[in-house]
Parts: sequence; structure tokens; C-alpha cells
Amino acid sequence: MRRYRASLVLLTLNEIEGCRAILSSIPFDCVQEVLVVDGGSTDGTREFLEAQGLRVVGQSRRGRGEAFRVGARETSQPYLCYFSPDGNENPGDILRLLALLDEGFDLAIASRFMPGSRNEEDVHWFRPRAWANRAFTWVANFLFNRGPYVTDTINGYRAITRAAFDGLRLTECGFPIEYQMSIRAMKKRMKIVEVPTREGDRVGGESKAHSLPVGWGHLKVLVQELH
Ligand SMILES: Nc1nc2c(ncn2[C@@H]2O[C@H](COP(=O)(O)OP(=O)(O)OP(=O)(O)O)[C@@H](O)[C@H]2O)c(=O)[nH]1
Ligand SMILES: [Mg+2]
Repeated sequence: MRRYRASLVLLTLNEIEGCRAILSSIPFDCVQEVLVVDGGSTDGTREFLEAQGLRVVGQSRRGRGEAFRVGARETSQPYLCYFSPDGNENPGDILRLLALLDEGFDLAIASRFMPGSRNEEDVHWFRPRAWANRAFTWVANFLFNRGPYVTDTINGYRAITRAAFDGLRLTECGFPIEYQMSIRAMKKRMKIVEVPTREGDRVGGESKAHSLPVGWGHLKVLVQELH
């Protein structure tokens, strides 16, 4: 397997079931460095991952956005790939995302909304989360994108070059970090690419993304980025 000059950053907050189920499927051999950023798990996630020999760091400030920054700060390879071991993300896509950075793209996103993709809600007729995601994505493209349409500006499963990450100077602390990253990359005319991903169902534990505050956070990012 090809090994990329990449840091794989796992993001966890009480994901013990997901970690137990998924860890053995992660292609650790394809990266030079692995780091877990843990948001203060109390279910044994941290201890489990440390027992597997992984380096785990905590966060002094809360939030998934902060975890993205800690992940970048505490690693050193030229490529970063963010992965959440909760069942939603297919570990096989890590290689595809990194290969695209190697081809010269700045940001590679695993998209839940392009031909060949699946998103968690596809099995239902009522899909509020998918609709909200698509609406936010449409607005971001309309306002900021001068390149090819980006179909999923919000999925956190993505890889980015360290140079691009540093250049974006992301400030968001919570879930909307991904939206802020996509919008700022559009504004800077970075090279963005997507691969279709098949989003799996959550393996266990609970969602930390509560729709109303997260939706509100995305709206705030949108307004901030307009200024
Ligand atoms: N380090 C860290 N990780 C977090 C934090 N908040 C969420 N995560 C992790 O980020 C990933 C995504 O969070 P989820 O709660 O699954 O959000 P989601 O995928 O939109 O929601 P579901 O569809 O219900 O899974 C999971 O692996 C979480 O454990 C945080 O504050 N710090
Ligand atoms: Mg999830």
C-alpha cells in the first residue's frame, strides 16, 4: 500500500462502540502519522485507543472545530485527513482523498450528495438533515464559488493540505468548521475536489450534532463570511 506524507486525525467524543467496530478497517499503513483528538470522552474511548497504541491528545477548549485545529497543531505531515470513527465514514475513502491531494488538489471532500453517494437519510422519505445540508451548500456555491459546483460543503470527512489549512485561518469552534473551511477555500479559489462516499449508519453512542444549534451556527458562518 502506498504511504502518503499525511497525518490522519481521528476525532472522538464518546465513540467507544464505533471505535471498537471500525478501528481494524482503518488503513493506518497509508499514512506517516496518526493522532486522535479526544473531546473529553467518559466512556472509555480514550483508554481503548491508547491501549491500541495510538497517540491521543485532549482539548483545552471544547468543540469539533477546535479539535480540527488541535489536530493540525499537534501533527506535522504536509497532508491532513480528518476521520470520525462513529460508523458514518467509510475508512476506505481515506486513500482516495489522499490520492487527490497528491494529484495537486488543496481540499478533497467525501461527498454524500453526488452520483454514487449515499447519505444516512436516503432510506427515509423525510430528510431534513440532507435538505438543510443541500440548501446551505447551494447558497455557499452561489455566493462564493467560481469553480466547479461543490456538492457537499458540510461533510467533515475530508483531506486538506497543511499549507491550505494554515492559509484559511479557521476560527469556528463547533461543527460549522467544515462549512467555514469549504467557503474560505472557495473564496481563495483553492482547488477543491470531491469523491462520492457511502455514508454508513452510526454504530453506537449518540450524535453530538444537535440540528437547531448546528443549523444556527452554519447561518452565522454564512453571514460572517459575507463580510
Ligand atoms: N474531538 C472531538 N470530537 C468531536 C467533538 N464533537 C463531535 N466529535 C466527533 O466528531 C464526529 C462527528 O460527530 P457526530 O456527533 O457523529 O455528528 P454527525 O455525524 O453530524 O451526527 P450523526 O449523523 O448522528 O452521527 C464523531 O466522531 C464525534 O465523536 C468534539 O467536541 N471534540
Ligand atoms: Mg456522525
